[in-house]
Amino acid sequence: MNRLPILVPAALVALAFALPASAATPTYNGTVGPGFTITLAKKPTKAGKVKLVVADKSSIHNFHLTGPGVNVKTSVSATGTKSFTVTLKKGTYRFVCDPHASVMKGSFTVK
Ligand SMILES: [Cu+2]
Repeated sequence: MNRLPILVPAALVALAFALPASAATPTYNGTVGPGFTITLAKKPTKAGKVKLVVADKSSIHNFHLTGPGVNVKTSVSATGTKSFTVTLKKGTYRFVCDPHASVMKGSFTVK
């Protein structure tokens, strides 16, 4: 009977140390619309797992990220926030709005 109160806190401490590992996935915020703009507030530079959170603010635009091992996009007609967890590798990544790719575009390089 005396052991249980010791074991439970130990399990909670173990959990507390385990959680920050997944919470540490870096997050990058992308925005498209409402005008003819597409942006990535901060650009990834290192390989590894990242979370991409896209605010799609227009029903005529989308956010489409492509590059080594990655091809994710929001829907053109849909709006709202969408999250993607992707693993970046060394190379160049490009993001565009598909219907307006010649003017709505950006890129970043992972080293
Ligand atoms: Cu567009």
